[in-house]
Amino acid sequence: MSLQALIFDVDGTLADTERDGHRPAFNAAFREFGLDWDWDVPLYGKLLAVTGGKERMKHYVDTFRPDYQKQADFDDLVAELHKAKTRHYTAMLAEGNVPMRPGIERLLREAMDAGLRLAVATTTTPENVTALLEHSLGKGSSEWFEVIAAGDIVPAKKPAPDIYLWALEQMKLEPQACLAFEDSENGIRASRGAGLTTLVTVNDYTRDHDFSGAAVVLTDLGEPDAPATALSGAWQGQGYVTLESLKILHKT
Ligand code: XBP
Ligand code: MG
Repeated sequence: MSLQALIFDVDGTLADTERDGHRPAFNAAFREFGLDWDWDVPLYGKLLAVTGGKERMKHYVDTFRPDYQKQADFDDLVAELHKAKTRHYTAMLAEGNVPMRPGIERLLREAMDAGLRLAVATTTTPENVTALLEHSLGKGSSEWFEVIAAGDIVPAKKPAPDIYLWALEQMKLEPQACLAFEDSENGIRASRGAGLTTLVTVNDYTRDHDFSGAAVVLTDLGEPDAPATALSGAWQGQGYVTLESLKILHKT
């Protein structure tokens, strides 16, 4: 089956959003609500084991704050905290300081020019995705994506395959006609669970994750003047990922 669509994870894949984006936005929300919660860089790495901001906050309290007395309306507090966090995060994105990772814009444009279809499958909140795309990739760029599958649209977040299955269903495509792009173990468990051949680009938080099942693991997508390195898998491309190299990967 020929390659028809590319499906991208967002956080860590399109852009490095976690350490200096989501993390400080959570902390700003905690301060706003008078909580003494503070997520430093190493702690946040551990918390990334749980996807979804609301789920991550609950996991933090359950695992790291046995001293915290939950009130009956704890779920409502988490929902309010998450709204505040989204406000802080999208305000940071609006400043345009979160760039796309190497090769992303180049590959997206090449894929579109060749008539491939594009989609997003992520656990993050939908407005975070549009804010990132519009402010970092350019105005109107969220329209490049035929489907933006995000957040609570499916109840079971990654590593469940549901968000990818939902995107495939919306596009009326078989997984065999697509390639997925991921950066994390939870992400590849989701994409592989949906039957998708997956290309992984690692980042500082995910370098040591288990990526068995990946078609290839690369440092990044690379650019002509800044080559990527293959970390595992049968990569036959040159220093940067092109549509041609993806078609070969998809076939093998
Ligand atoms: C992304 C996430 C999200 C973000 C926070 O994972 O886990 O939870 O960190 O987003 P993936 P929200 O890249 O695998 O999709 O606070 O909006 O949930
Ligand atoms: Mg990710």
